[in-house]
Amino acid sequence: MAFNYDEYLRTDKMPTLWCWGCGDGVILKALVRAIDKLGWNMDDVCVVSGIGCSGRFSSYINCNTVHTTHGRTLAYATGIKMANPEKKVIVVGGDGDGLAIGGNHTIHAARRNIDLTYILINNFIYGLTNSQTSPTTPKGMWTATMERGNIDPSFDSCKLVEAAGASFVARETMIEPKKLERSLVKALEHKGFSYVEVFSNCHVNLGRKNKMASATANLEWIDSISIAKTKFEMLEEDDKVGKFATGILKQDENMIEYCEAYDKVKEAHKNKTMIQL
Ligand SMILES: Cc1ncc(C[n+]2csc(CCOP(=O)(O)OP(=O)(O)O)c2C)c(N)n1
Repeated sequence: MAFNYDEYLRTDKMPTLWCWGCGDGVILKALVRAIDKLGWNMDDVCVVSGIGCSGRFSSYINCNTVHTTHGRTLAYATGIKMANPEKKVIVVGGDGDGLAIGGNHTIHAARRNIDLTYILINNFIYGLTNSQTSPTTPKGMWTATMERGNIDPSFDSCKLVEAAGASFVARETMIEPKKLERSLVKALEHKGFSYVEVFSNCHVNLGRKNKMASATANLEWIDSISIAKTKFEMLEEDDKVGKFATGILKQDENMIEYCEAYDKVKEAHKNKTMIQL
């Protein structure tokens, strides 16, 4: 039987404002299917999104939602989770939102291991505001702020959050929605900070001046840089340059979660003792 998305989406907001062929819709549907697989009640779920095309997630998904300011999703989400530890808090934002203006919050949410699932939709550009360079824009590509080609080195956000201490790190692409759905289930189940970077297309604002003006051309490029973790690890170091491992890259279930650690602070205050972690 076909999956009934209507139960999970604000159908009165359809059709979406996303461009024709945008990957954001595929990712939204994968998230909804992952939530359905876990059997979660949507009243227990809160989706927090930033400003950007990806920020529209909170408009379309039918649960508790907060559409926050640019780059501040994790600050809002941290407050929501600390005040409501029983809620399932999911954060969605773009590469500009989470790695440029909000990069600092990303590092510290990962470090604290707070129980949030952060879906960072990486389309390698500022989509909503028409093509400014983001921290993941590859060198040499045209952007509206670097019209002769981007000179800023880009970085691997999964390595960043892993180094910051995230207990769950995954990367998927919207080209493989079933695989994405499976990783999202694992991320949502994980107790602690779970980070899922999803490579997606923006053929309109990245592709049109970089020889991939159609969604398929943009996706072919994403496919060419994404390699399943086991195959990636077998590559020579030189061949890894410009390529990204996909799949679950880190999963550690033994790190203490931040709300639980904070409970110990409350307990210690009550007993006038020091915390035992
Ligand atoms: C404080 C602040 N600075 C800048 C902006 C303008 N702005 C809105 S969205 C955006 C970037 C969007 O790119 P990204 O976060 O990658 O999301 P996408 O649109 O690609 O999903 C910017 C710079 C803003 N809304 N607020």
